[in-house]
Amino acid sequence: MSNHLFDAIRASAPSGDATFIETAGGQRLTYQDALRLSGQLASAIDALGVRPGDRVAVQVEKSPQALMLYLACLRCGAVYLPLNTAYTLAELDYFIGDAEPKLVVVSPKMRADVQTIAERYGAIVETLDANGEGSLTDLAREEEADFIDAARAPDDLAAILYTSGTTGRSKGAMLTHDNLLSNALSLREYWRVTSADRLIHALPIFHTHGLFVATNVTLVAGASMFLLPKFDPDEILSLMPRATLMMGVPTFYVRLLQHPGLSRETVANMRLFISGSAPLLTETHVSFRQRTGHAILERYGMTETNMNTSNPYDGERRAGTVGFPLPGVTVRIADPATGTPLAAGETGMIEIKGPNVFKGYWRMPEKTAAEFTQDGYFISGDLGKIDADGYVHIVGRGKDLVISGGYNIYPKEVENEIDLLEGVVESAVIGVAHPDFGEGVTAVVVLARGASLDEKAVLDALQSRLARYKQPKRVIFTEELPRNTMGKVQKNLLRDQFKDLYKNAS
Ligand code: MCA
Ligand code: AMP
Repeated sequence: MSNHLFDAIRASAPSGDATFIETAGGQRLTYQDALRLSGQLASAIDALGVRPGDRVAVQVEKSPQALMLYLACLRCGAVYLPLNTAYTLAELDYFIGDAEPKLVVVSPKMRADVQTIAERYGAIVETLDANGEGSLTDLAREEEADFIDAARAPDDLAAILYTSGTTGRSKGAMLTHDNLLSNALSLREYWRVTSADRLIHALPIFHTHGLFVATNVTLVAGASMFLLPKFDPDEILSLMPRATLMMGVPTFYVRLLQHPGLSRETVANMRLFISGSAPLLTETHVSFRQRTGHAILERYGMTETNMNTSNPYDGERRAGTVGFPLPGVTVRIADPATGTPLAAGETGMIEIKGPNVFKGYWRMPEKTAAEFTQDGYFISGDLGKIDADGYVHIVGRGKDLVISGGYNIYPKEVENEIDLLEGVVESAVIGVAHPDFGEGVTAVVVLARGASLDEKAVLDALQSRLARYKQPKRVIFTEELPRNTMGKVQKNLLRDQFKDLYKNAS
């Protein structure tokens, strides 16, 4: 019996004393430790009654043990459901209700509150803290390490990752064992990752970038990583002489460039810098190259598709482009209105097909059907073109989405919350150019006559409703929102009107 993804991870695990994870606190885990610890955790989860196909929802701080939990879920055949640590209880309630996990793992301080929610949906709650301690670890310590991995076929689910929906309701993207494995193997080859690589891992581990791109690629290469709790430029620069690889969102590179310690000498041991999750400004690419001699390799992905395209390892890494479709992935550009494929150089909807593309949205067959073409391409919602040399350019978004520091915010979700406030007639949430986060979430609000809400009152009201990164950086009041003849709010006019709002922010 085979377990499609975990068998490949196990087969790539170096024997002996080879390191998988090093932490800033000096903790070191070898691959053999990882097999043992994930085996014990898998036994503990199994003993709690989690069966193949059951969801395990996880909202915990980043730690080596959190990654062991991910591996343990793969081994049990459970469906791993990572949740942003910034999510509020109101948001957690929705995810737990929608995914109906068998087990929810949270930090000990959240246990009581989450227990109340979980009980309503019949889920068990266990804990894991930032130091890897908690009730789940206690259970695992009692277990044997030689767990017999559950059989999992390529098409079986490995994970569900929620992406916010354009109507405000989050959708769970169902990712299979082969979606994850095929992409990890492809990226390993494309970026030439080997067991000699040491990755600086400063991304969160509840999204595709930090969990699948960074962790799965490291695992299938038998490489090692410095697992850092968060992005800290001082710490990253001090690790660079011992590292070879870094993956980050554009904000990482913007902040590194602001640090006087970034120089050719500091990066002398580095082999490759990769960027994704949001557009990397050409200015950032050029400045980084001038300062370090390294051309950042930009790639393009989505939660639903894993990675689609990448700039080349050997060829020209062209600023402002996301490179070529990965082997096995087909990318085409279609007319957004009619779906007719367009010729090279023309701008339209980016559509994607390949083993990387997800199985659909959890319990949303209509939404799934609506986002695929008849011939099986996923409609990305990103607008782009493919130039004469084959490089893919992302030129805009067909979907109403803001990307701030690599996190996606769906304006509708924020607007819904603002519109509920007494005194608000309507609101429009837009992304405005921001020097640090790329885009800053900005709310433009129309008040009822006589209403006395101010910016602080709106922001205070959103505190417990929305994760911090979704909350507007600014709230602006206006008499009315600009509309076209169809009555649709013209967000492009608002974006233009407020384009300099964050010019001097950092
Ligand atoms: C933190 N804050 C943010 C963000 N992060 N606000 C807007 N956008 C953000 N991304 C808030 C904090 O709560 C804080 O609020 C204030 O901003 C300043 O916090 P700061 O200390 O500067 O933030 P940080 O802790 O340094 O975090 C910034 C960050 C982080 C390092 C850019 O957001 C991050 O690691 N982003 C990576 C996200 C990611 O992994 N995305 C991949 C998704 P206050 O002070 O007011 O309380 S996967 C994906 O997109 C696809 C598949 C792909 O292609 O990869
Ligand atoms: P997510 O929903 O978090 O998976 O975010 C996916 C979205 O991030 C894509 O649809 C793009 O809009 C955006 N994205 C990811 N990588 C890039 C990139 N390199 N350049 C521009 N946009 C990107």
